[in-house]
Amino acid sequence: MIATLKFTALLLAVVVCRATQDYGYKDVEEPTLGDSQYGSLWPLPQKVQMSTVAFKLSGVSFQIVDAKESSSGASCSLLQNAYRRYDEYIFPISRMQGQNKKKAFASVSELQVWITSADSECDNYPSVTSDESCECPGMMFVFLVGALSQVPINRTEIQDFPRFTHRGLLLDSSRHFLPIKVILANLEAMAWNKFNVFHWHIVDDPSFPYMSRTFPQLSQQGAYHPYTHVYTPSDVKMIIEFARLRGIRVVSEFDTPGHTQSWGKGQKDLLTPCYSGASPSGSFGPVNPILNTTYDFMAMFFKEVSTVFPDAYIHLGGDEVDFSCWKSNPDIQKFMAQQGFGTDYSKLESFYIQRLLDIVTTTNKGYMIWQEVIDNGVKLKSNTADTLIHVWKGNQQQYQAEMARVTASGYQALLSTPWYLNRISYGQDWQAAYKADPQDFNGTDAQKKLVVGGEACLWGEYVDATNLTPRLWPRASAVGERLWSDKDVKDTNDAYSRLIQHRCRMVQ
Ligand code: CP6
Repeated sequence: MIATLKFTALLLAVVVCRATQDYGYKDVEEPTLGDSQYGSLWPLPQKVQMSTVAFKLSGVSFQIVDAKESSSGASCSLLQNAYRRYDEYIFPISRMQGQNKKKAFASVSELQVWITSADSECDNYPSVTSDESCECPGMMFVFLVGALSQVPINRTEIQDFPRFTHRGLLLDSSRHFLPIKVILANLEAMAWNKFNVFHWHIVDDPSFPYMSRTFPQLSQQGAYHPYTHVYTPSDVKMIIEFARLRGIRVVSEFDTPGHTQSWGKGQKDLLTPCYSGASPSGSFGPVNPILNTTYDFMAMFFKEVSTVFPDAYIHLGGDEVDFSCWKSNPDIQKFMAQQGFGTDYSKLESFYIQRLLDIVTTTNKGYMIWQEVIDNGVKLKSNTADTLIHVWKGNQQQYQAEMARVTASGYQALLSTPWYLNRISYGQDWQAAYKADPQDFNGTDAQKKLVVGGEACLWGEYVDATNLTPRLWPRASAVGERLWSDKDVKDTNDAYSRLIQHRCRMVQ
């Protein structure tokens, strides 16, 4: 939405780090890098013109206000909410303590926000077509060091817009339950880094924390705890609204037919009974694709999901389906023979996925799916414009080949492979994330245009509320800049200098 973003771009440039000794830079065992000419800007805007004309910013009288010409204003709570938030970023303490009143400087006392889009998106959800561009003529705070009441700023002009429309982050709330406040804190950090899609991998094998109105037994039986480790309908609403105010879409993932062990606890006969020889072994495999009741359930479940999550897309998973249980089951074997699938179980997977896609299509949603779905040859008959293939596997050579294949088939593609931030290592590993580029593969211009962006992933096997935020940031910031800034922004020394300051701002 033009309003928020115009505003974000302006104010994220404010550096509120104090003198370095307060924040321990001296402890960082890294080569001292030169200061970037862009100060602490992150992600780097598309066009920055700085001048040496200096102003002072008044810490007491300074205000963010609606420009007279603006097409939205006082009645737009999204904007007023943003003004308040940014005011607090710029003046974290001085206003509260009412300090320095006498020293007030009047030079720059107002930031006027002028929304130019004809129809305001104040009450809408952000979408794929939201205009995230901004022109920020006038002032731009470049340096803000030391005393907050009286700070030198340079006149600067910025023109900005994102390189990719999909700049996502995946969090996994199934392996470990993530408290609401952790999710909100990371949505906030996403906004600071211009991420615009929260991919909520909400349920998986280990637990089912999503509280369904239609099937309450799913979380009653499948969550780690039926009251404390669940997301109620009002929790979900709160997360979606918090994200909306920051220009972030919430795309939920309900991964099937694999990764569904927790679903089986509350929904009888949904999963395939595995056999050991001639009798059931007592364990269960993927969703049972041969029963009509499975599809009746999915139709009701996804109808609910499509109303709870307002975004135009749902992520349907489809990854890592283990065929061994299907192979062991005599009813499935019989069905395979009837359908003429032979022993090719990927045909059975395709059969399931195709029926699921038909169900979800009736809810008028587009969908995202993991790459296996098309690797296994599922024929997606719907319009490819509402289908997004999520690439996550392999080494660099393999994922580049996959991006080429996916886009050559005319599908839109989204890259995650180089951004599995759950993988950790020592030292400056943000650089590897920074150097990866989703359009770096052999393909035509038309193929490159089908790349909508990427997602950083933080899978939850070894991550919970205690270590999530530091594992994710500032490394995810590297992904944020790759997906927002121009493709030629790749000087790692310059980035390092800005990233250090950006990290400091995030810590604050
Ligand atoms: N869960 C689901 C996972 C993973 C995927 N899907 C995964 C695979 C490899 C790594 C990390 C996570 N935990 N449902 C793959 C998309 Cl390294």
